[in-house]
Amino acid sequence: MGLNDGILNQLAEQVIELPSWAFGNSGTRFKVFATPGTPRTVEEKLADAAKVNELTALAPKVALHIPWDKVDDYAALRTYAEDLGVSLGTINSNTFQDDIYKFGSLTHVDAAVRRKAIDHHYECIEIMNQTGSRDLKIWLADGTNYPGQGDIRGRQDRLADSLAEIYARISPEQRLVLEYKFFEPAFYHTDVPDWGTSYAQVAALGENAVVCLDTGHHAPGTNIEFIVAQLLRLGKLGSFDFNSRFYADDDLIVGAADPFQLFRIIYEVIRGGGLDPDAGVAFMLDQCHNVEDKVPGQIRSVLNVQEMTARALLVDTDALFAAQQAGDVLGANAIFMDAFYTDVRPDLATWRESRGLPADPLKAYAESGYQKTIETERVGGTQAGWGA
Ligand code: LRH
Ligand code: MN
Ligand code: MN
Repeated sequence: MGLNDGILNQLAEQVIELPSWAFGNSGTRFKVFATPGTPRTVEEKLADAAKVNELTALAPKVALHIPWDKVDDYAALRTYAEDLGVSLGTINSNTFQDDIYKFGSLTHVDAAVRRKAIDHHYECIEIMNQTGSRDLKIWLADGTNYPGQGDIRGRQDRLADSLAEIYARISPEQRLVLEYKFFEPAFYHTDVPDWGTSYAQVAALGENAVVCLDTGHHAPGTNIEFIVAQLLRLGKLGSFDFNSRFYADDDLIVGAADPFQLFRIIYEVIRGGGLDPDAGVAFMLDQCHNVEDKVPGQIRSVLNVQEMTARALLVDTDALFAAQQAGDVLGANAIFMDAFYTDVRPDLATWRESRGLPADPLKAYAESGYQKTIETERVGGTQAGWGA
């Protein structure tokens, strides 16, 4: 089994969006370890992201988080990014770090708090107009810690009203993307806990409202590829936040904890037509590199996505469908597993070289001297945002 031209052409079109915050220092509630060379500005985050793209040709887009990536002039930031060979992607709103949002944001009982949260999204849309971004991604920390603390149903109604106000502001080329998460920081109930709630809310808004699936946001044991299949069927899979986890929202390198799960997810993406660039599925990473260097951490991540995409494209779908039709349980499973167990790394290395890229991007990074340069030049790099 080798990577034929048809597969390589599809891989050549793959676009992965890097999160600006992956380049900042992050950690747990116990400790944030400072990594030497961490960016001090948005521009330095963009430079690091551009390095990942230069060595892999996989990551030409960078997602921003507002206000973590607030600047005075977004048009200038856009030009700065484009000069580095990357473009600005998804704009992520943030209503989870201000005191005023202690009891919620878009769901809050107080209209004045909801107004402030809606206005923040208007500001994000204004930024999107200047950066040329398509997607406004909303993740809410809204929820409660104790039974009885809030009126779950009323909060859902207020959420619908708030989202409708935000949706009314986006242009026909833009999308509202609603991310769900089953718990944390709220521990009893979360206002957008699952894909069904996200789907119900975005379906009520209209065509340009879609769901974001963060792979770390489900209860252990959840069949995530099933959700992928269903959302694609419904035309509502807007984006991924890729990462991996052993326990909760660990935000580890995608494909690190469970490469087979990543394979199964990407297989369903392909099955549902989601790999086609016109399908509008954004392949974003949402990760934190707590103990490893960040630029090579991102290189490892995009390579993991590429490798699993290549393996998933290797599934002999004709043979698989025939086996499924025939009720050949073990035969179908074997066809699926054959693709998963194929080591595509040598073929990908050769292909990279044929495109003028390093065969081994991580080795090329280590030899480039970039890490040393940023460690020397950047003193006092900042945290990704939370806890800052
Ligand atoms: C929430 C989340 C969401 C935020 C990001 C920093 O856990 O996944 O996407 O924007 O982390
Ligand atoms: Mn996320
Ligand atoms: Mn998360």
